[in-house]
Amino acid sequence: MQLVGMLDSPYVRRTAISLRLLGLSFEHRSISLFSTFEQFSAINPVVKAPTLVCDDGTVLMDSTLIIDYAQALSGRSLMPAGPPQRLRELRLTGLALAACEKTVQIVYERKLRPAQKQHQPWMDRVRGQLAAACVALERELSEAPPSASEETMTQAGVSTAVAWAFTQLMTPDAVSPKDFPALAAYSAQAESLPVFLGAPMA
Ligand SMILES: N[C@@H](CCC(=O)N[C@@H](CS)C(=O)NCC(=O)O)C(=O)O
Repeated sequence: MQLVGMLDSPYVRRTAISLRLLGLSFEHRSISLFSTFEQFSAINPVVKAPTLVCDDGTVLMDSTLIIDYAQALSGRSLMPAGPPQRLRELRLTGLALAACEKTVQIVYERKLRPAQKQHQPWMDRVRGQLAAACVALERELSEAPPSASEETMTQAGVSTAVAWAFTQLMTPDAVSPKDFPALAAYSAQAESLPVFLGAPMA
């Protein structure tokens, strides 16, 4: 199967890392949504990253759905099964995905919209939402950080570390590591793992 999309997308990156943690082999095609739009749209006319081209030719999109399929394929799961553990896992993953989404919105607003058409109230709202997601993640991680070992890492850990690294690459002005020490420390630990080093963001 082929994973299509660049690793500077947090969604592509969490998918690549998850596939590797699940022990699945795949070809990574680092195709840009923007500079190679035509090439991407020939694979998936919806032009969403990540896209997974399955071995039977089926084209999947959305990182969470791709990871769901990958888990079925591997017979393993990156989510704990017990309800209290699953609840916390879903909360952390949701916060991390919200942080990714808000960062992407800031990037698109800055890079794709002409400066004179940028709408400051919208930017303020999105920045506030990003900060709120990071505050909540920081509180959760201060209480109990997820595993930072490849053997026991779960989706909450993968998504949290990927989200933090993405905010630091794309919008360092919006969230500072000094305000989020637990997030920064957890991310640094995760980023030193071979599975993260094997999926570099830039
Ligand atoms: N919920 C989706 C979000 C994926 C997403 O928005 N990816 C961005 C790249 S970071 C994208 O495809 N952007 C192009 C577009 O939305 O037109 C997921 O988890 O995969």
